[in-house]
Amino acid sequence: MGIISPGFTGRGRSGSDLPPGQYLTQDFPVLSAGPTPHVLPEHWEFTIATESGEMHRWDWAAFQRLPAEEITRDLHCVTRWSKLATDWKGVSLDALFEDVETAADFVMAHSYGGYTTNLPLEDLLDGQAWIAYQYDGEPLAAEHGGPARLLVPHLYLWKSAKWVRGLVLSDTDDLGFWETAGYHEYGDPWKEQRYAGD
Ligand SMILES: Nc1nc2c(c(=O)[nH]1)N[C@H]1C(S)=C(S)[C@@H](COP(=O)(O)O)O[C@H]1N2
Ligand SMILES: [Mo]
Repeated sequence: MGIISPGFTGRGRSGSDLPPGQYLTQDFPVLSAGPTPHVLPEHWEFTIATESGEMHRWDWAAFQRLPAEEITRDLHCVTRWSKLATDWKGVSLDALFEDVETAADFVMAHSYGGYTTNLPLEDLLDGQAWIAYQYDGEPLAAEHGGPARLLVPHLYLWKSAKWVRGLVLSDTDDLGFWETAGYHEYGDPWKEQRYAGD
């Protein structure tokens, strides 16, 4: 048995906690609700649409000119695997929102391929979320959301939309793909918010 066994919820040697009901995995499972879209960087764009319809747009070149951060975070999937200390490189949502004027409280993330997931805007700001394009020092593989994915590691991983293509700001908290199917609208792994009503 390892130092950290399934069900262990104390403080691990890495300084990371394992949320309740999660087990550790060393590999990196792929969970996709449909086929993997293959988006070439030269065809990729990322947009932020405000609640008043104002569009902010970055193509791959403009996105690459934004300041990038290297981050190490734990991942927690609602199917109960957790992977600790994963290494990413990406642009923080703080940088992308710098010139965005909004009073909206909610965001719907949209992906190439049609996936959606909803989040409160405040969960994307203050160093909590990135558009990540490298994993473990390599360009992000298509199966894990490349060329770029949303990364919101403090929430269950279904909130980290792979192949993200844009965010739409809204005054109302609408439900995304898994949230419509009965998963929790917020998804805090520490509170085990797996399903609506948890
Ligand atoms: N576009 C898109 N993003 C997605 C998904 C998906 O099916 N489509 N699955 C989500 C779920 S349920 C999880 S657990 C993670 C899985 O990311 P991984 O395949 O890189 O492990 O992506 C999330 N983001
Ligand atoms: Mo998941």
